[in-house]
Amino acid sequence: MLLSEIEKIARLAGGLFLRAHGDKQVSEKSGRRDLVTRYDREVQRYLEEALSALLPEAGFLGEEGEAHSGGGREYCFVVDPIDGTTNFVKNLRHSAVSIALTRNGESVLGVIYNPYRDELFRATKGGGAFLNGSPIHVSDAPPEDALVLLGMSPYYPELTDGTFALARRLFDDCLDLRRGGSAALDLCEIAAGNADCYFECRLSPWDYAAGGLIVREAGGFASDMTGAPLSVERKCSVAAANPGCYDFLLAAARDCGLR
Ligand code: LIP
Repeated sequence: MLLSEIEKIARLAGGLFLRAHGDKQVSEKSGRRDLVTRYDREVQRYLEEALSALLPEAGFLGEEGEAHSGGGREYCFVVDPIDGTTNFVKNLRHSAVSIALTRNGESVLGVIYNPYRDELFRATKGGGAFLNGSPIHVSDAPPEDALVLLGMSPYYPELTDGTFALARRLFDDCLDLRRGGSAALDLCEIAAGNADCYFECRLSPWDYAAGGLIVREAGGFASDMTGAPLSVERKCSVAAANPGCYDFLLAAARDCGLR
């Protein structure tokens, strides 16, 4: 019941920015590439109100508000109201709502909704991963046949050289690269077996808390670049892949001096 209610909330939240019109009121946060719009804030306000009403004992951590309400509670919602904000600003129609529920810092439920395609990805810990209710599973592509998705960590210029070094290594060794602009949707494509590896040198917990669980429940691996679990307490790197590519991806990141 909780999952179905969260799915309804995700769909409604996606509809809020799908129907965006007028001035998006774009502003900068940490820098010229770290954008936020009035819709990011509006969707997050809705999500905090709706999710807190559903599970009042849970804390709430959202991208658009440094306040971490309910820190130290057993359960916490970790939310990105619009993952792929720059895509939204440019009307590239490739963004998603990402909602994770964590228990003692571990994701136990993840819902990611792409309103442009009406695609809802979900997973519960130990319950498998699904797209619009149908089971999904990672691919079995080997590294030489791998389609690699990547993020540029554009908020962290100190990571640019490392990102391009790893991208070049993977372009040489794998099939090809793609940069979509939404970490959450990239992780969903890995889970669905439509791509085979994903990396980004630094992300925030709201970018990957739901997508990492969906990848793992789809039979893949999602960790930081050292192989350690993804943290909901701090930013970290992200490496996600099918079982045949995971060790290869971690080794390539290590060779490029990334962690
Ligand atoms: C974005 C991620 C993307 C990353 C961007 C940003 P946002 O999330 O989905 O992969 O490269 O730097 O973190 O900020 O649009 O929610």
